[in-house]
Amino acid sequence: MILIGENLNVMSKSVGEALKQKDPGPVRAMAEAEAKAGMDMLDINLGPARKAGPELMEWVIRTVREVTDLPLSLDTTNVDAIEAGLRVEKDKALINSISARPERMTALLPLAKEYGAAFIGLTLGDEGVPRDENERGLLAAQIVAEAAAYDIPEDRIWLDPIVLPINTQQIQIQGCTGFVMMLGELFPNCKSTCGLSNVSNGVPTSLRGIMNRTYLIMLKRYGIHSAIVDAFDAELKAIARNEKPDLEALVHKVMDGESLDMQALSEEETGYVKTARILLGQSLYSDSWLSL
Ligand code: THG
Repeated sequence: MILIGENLNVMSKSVGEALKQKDPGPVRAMAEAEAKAGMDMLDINLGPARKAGPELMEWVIRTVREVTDLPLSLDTTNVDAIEAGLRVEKDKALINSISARPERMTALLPLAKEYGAAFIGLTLGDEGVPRDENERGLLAAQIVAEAAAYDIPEDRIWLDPIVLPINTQQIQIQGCTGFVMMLGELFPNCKSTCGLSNVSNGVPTSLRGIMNRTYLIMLKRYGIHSAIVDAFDAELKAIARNEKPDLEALVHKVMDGESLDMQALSEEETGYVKTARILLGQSLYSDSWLSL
């Protein structure tokens, strides 16, 4: 599985301020730390980057390139900033992202074609966030069809279900999981990804990790190709690298509805079981789900 580090982003305190000041130190340090943590790619998340977006993108890429050769995912809603990044990185870059909204596809698909770059196809349309796996499938089909009109090969499309925070609409998690489950059949030539940490946005900080990791195990079982993740969660990386087979087997049992002898489980294992039940919609989310 391809792991894309999420940590170079405007929302982060150290990086956000450095981006504003064009201070290369913290940007270099973050990119280097993510590379050292074993990421396969780095997401460069500049947010809307309304002011001088292209210039900022060029500066960040130049700065990151002083410390790592890892491929980059260019994450901003500013189309000109994406193009500035593509001019530097060409087909090595991943465009993050192109939604199914017509004006986004019209603006960005020609760039993907011209530079030969892969792109993340975000299942978001004019009606906003999809409600279930079927609406996600429909939006993905629109993206795949439109890309075909530009002669973009399907293996350059990384479909993204848009993972939503568990604490707002718990049921949406099943829509994302279901979508990833369907991908192999619907779009066997496309790749897939997701913003994994979205699932735990707003969850108590100390509990975000286990939520992210449990969801990764579930999506991994359905063959997700990549994920945008917290680069510094070593346990999460171990799961992605197949180094936690026992933990995966345990979560799979919960997914399959097998009965478990809870008394025989360690505290850590119990945490994964409870979290899987939340993500599967079998128990109701609350901030204290692990101690219930
Ligand atoms: N799909 C695609 N791209 C994406 C997302 C997605 N890019 C953005 C986001 N979602 C994935 N990246 C992040 C980055 C940070 C966090 C979550 C997802 C995050 N940060 C902490 C916070 O905001 O509380 C900490 C910030 C900090 O470092 O201080 O949760 O879904 N294609």
